[in-house]
Amino acid sequence: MQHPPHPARFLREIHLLMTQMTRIRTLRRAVPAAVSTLAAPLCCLAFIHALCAAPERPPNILFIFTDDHCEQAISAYGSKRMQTPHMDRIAAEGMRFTRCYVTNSICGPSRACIQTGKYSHLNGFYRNGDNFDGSQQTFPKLLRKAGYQTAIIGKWHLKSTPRGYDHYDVLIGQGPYNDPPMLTGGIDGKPARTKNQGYTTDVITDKALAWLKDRRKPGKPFLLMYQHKAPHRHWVPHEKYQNWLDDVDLPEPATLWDDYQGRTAPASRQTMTIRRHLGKRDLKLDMGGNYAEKNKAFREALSGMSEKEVVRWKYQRYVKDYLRCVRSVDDGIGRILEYLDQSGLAGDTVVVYTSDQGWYLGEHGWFDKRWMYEESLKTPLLVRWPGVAKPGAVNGDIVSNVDFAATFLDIAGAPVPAGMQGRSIVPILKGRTPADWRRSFYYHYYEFPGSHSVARHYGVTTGRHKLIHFYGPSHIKGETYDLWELFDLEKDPNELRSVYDHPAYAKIQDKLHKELQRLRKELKVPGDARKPHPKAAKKVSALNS
Ligand SMILES: [Ca+2]
Repeated sequence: MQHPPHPARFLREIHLLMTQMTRIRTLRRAVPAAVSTLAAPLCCLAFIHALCAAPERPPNILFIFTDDHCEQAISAYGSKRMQTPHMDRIAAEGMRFTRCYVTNSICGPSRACIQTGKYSHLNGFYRNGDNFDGSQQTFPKLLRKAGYQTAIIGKWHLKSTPRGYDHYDVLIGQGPYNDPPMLTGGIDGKPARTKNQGYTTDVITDKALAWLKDRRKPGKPFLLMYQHKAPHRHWVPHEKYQNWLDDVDLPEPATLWDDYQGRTAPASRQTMTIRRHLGKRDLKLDMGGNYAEKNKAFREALSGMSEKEVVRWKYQRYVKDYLRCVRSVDDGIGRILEYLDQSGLAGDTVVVYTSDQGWYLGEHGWFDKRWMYEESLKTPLLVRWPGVAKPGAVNGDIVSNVDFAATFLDIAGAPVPAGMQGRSIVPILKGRTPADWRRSFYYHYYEFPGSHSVARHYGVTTGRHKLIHFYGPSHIKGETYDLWELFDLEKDPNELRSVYDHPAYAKIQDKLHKELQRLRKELKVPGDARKPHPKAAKKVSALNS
């Protein structure tokens, strides 16, 4: 695959040419003048010929990945709650996607989907706690085979040891917000456990920078997966930001006071509300230091506060801590982008910013993810590719985390295996969306019973209409769900009123049912997908015993 030459590459080639000339001058001093007079131009010509004949080297890939970071907390997406200047820079210098959907909105399954380019039912990782089968085909393994130096630094969260990486340095499980122990290793040998001091977001950034500076092999293109824990629960900010935003009253989302009417039962039976389900640890009510005075003031005022005022206080505390964690991530991205500039790597490096899924920052009164509703179905996606993606471009095509593997292989000029279910977004980055690009998307969530009690569901969205089916065990012992919701995202963007079985939507409903069946067949969703996953089945039987 050919890419236009970039100024940074041109400068590097000039630098190489100058180095060659220096070598020739040295040579001239060592050999008789008559020979060197001939040698110099011949060497030059040979070098220039070799340069012209050499195949274009594919670009480096810097994959910046966060955990639970939603569009509502990125100013490039119009956040009214915070500024993210460095993420915005990637958007301004590249393409911003407004419809990047995830296949299964939860941490581990999203990572497994990205590794394999396959949905959960084919990569075997359905829910957090599953163990990723690292023997299967993954895109880092294929990139390595294609000549890339591969590294992952930060949160891995797939339980099994990372495979396909020349270097890995990863958090153990979720990892803490401070002083994280980590596992480090490479292609061969057993991982070593290391102790690390500092704020985890900074530790990960420091390690990513150190890898770029000291371990990167200049002779090879690289894949660096720079993956943060933040802003995952329990949202512990860096000490220096713990009082930032104290003097601000954050705006509340329109659906903070959602009463869950207009939808089927699961929406009201979850356990992820700001009102009832945030604990002391989430709200930092057990923290001293910068929180001591603030907590004291809250406790003193509590007896005089209405229930609504308490919810408002929780909302402000929770969202501010989340945003404070994002601020450190944005700082880290700034440092990495600056290094790419200084080192001359920027022109030859595709920078991708995304998260494992979206998140509720108080929308529907919630925190957490999991649902096929918009805030958690979507994930941010920003791609800077100098000379290829038009700066400041905004794209509304339906793309997905299932497309990332194929995209990275395409960027590398490597073949995309037929078994991958995603598709390369490289044509879209070039501003040429293929005529047969997908116009609908399949989603499937499995983790019930599980954290936050979100019922199992699957569905289809076209970006305009969305059909959801809740199935499997109910929240009520011995009962099962078989419930449908249909949303008109243009008329009801907040998804407050299902129009399923509404006569005005009969045709659309019928069309979506057919499309859902078509996608399930195309994506090879097993006919028994309605049966619980073995692990879930065990928990279900425990719940019902
Ligand atoms: Ca996550």
